[in-house]
Amino acid sequence: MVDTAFGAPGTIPPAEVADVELYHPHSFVTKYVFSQDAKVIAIQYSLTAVAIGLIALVLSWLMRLQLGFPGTFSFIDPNQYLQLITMHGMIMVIYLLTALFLGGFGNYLIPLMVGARDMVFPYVNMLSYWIYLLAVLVLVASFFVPGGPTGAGWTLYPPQAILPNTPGHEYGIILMLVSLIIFIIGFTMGGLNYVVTVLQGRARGMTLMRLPLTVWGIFTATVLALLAFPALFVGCVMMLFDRLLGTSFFMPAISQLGEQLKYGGGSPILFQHLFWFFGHPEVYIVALPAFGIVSDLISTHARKNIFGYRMMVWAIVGIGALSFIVWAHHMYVSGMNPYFGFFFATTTLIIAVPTAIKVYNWILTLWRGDIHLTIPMLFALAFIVTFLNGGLTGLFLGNVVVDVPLSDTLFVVAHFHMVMGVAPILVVFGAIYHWYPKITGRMLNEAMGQIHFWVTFIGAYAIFFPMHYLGLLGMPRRYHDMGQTSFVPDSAHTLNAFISVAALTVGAAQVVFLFNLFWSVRHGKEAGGNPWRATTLEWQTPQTPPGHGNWGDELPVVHRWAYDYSVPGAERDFIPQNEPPAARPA
Ligand code: HEM
Ligand SMILES: [Cu+2]
Repeated sequence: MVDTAFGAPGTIPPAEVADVELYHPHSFVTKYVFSQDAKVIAIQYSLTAVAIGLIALVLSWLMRLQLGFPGTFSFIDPNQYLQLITMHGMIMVIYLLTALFLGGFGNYLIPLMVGARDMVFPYVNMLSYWIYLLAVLVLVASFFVPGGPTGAGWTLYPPQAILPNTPGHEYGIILMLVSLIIFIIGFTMGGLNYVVTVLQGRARGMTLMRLPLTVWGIFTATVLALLAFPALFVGCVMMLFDRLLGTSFFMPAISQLGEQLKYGGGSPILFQHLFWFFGHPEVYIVALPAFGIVSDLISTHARKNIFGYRMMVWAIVGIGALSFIVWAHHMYVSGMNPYFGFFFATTTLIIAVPTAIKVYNWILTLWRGDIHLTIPMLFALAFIVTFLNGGLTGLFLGNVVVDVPLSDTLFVVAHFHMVMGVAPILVVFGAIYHWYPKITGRMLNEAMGQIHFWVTFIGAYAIFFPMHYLGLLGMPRRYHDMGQTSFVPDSAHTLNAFISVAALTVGAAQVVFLFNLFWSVRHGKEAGGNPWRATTLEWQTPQTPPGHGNWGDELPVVHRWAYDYSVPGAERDFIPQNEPPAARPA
């Protein structure tokens, strides 16, 4: 995998090196607002996602205040509690994490890492962002309409999602469905770009098996999303018809307070299938980019080549494929045939195999590495621990007999927060500390980074670790107030208060991070072009931050894989991907 010469100089056809037709921006508006530069679009996506994510964070504080100190705050009634969990869950999963990993990191990193000048369809890429922004605005609008946002839960299960008596049934649910539909349209425009750019836009010598794992993760996640989102899309359209036009795709015959409603003949379970056919791959849409990024962070900050690169690639692809045949493990309590449940339990447990391979390979990459405990490395290590932890409880929940009693308890909430809340967010942070120098030319402040890391990591465990125990006690999820019951001891209520204090503390640590982000743009240490001494192409750009078109006059030519760290006999402990092989003695 090392040192393979690729073509002699001068053999590259001129068309490949000539300045390609890029739309060069001429005014402030075309440069920073309606920009077609993937890097600007990436920053637009990221800032929007973080802004809406902060709203979801504030919502979680409100929920935690209510749960930790029931009866103390009068501003959250049971209906509002349901609205809060719904908006919090949906925003975190779709509008923050999906948008940030694919629209944010995908846009910034794919063209740079594969050695392209930009995405292949820059105009469509630009539209993708503006449609995403529209989806966010429609979602936010639901806070201001009569009846407020929907309280259907982030799973939006019919029939209750659209029935009177569910909070937000007036306009909230309509806006939620419309917003998701818009989001999916916008995402598809971006997603096609990411896929085609990886397949068609790679620089000379950048074979698929030389792509950094970050690109593999984002690429595979995008393919997953392009296949999974359509199920959610049709589900949303059909439910919108049920709500607005009186169709009954998902609505059985229902009588309410003795009165027969106009619905009949539909299948609520059909919606569950559509939702989870999307919903489970969604976990990996968030996890696969995280897997890829963590691999690169570990390799760079431990100065070691990634262990088992090909195995890592196939594990990513394999996990992606398997993620489409496990969806019904979310539906064990829907009254399904036990054989059906057995099938899905089996496929679910099989996913543990490629996942475990990845974890072993990360550990073997670290093994005897020259580990630098930089902030990105700390976050990457924290991710591995947290993901392992969340994955283990997933093995429990994947089994029908264990899941049935635990379903709809806080055990499930603890599990999925570990695995798809905390773990990917840790990677987001690690990635920001890692690539910020390329994006701004300056390092993030280290001391603030340390505070941010330790409070976030320990705090996240303080929040979600004890929550498993509350779930085992039988505390239900989506409950506004547990009240006094015989199966919940007093100490558990104290624990609940402790969790809330931890949640507020973790929230406060994010203020330090935000401050650091803005402060370091001006006052951070100058980074230079390649502060981590990394091999991948984005660190080899002629300018930092990279200019429009990324590469100046000449596209890079790739000679090696992305992991030539500490190569024996090399003069430096890293060899960039575009460095030609050393001349061998004749
Ligand atoms: C410190 C950060 C966070 C805190 C304190 C927090 C807190 C909460 C709370 C209290 C609930 C409601 C539990 C219930 O009564 O059922 C909840 C639900 C949820 N959270 Fe978080 N959360 C955090 C971060 C995240 C992140 C990063 C994600 C991204 C995946 C996420 C996704 C969800 C989802 C999907 C639900 C389920 C909503 C539903 O039941 O419909 N949360 N969270
Ligand atoms: Cu699942």
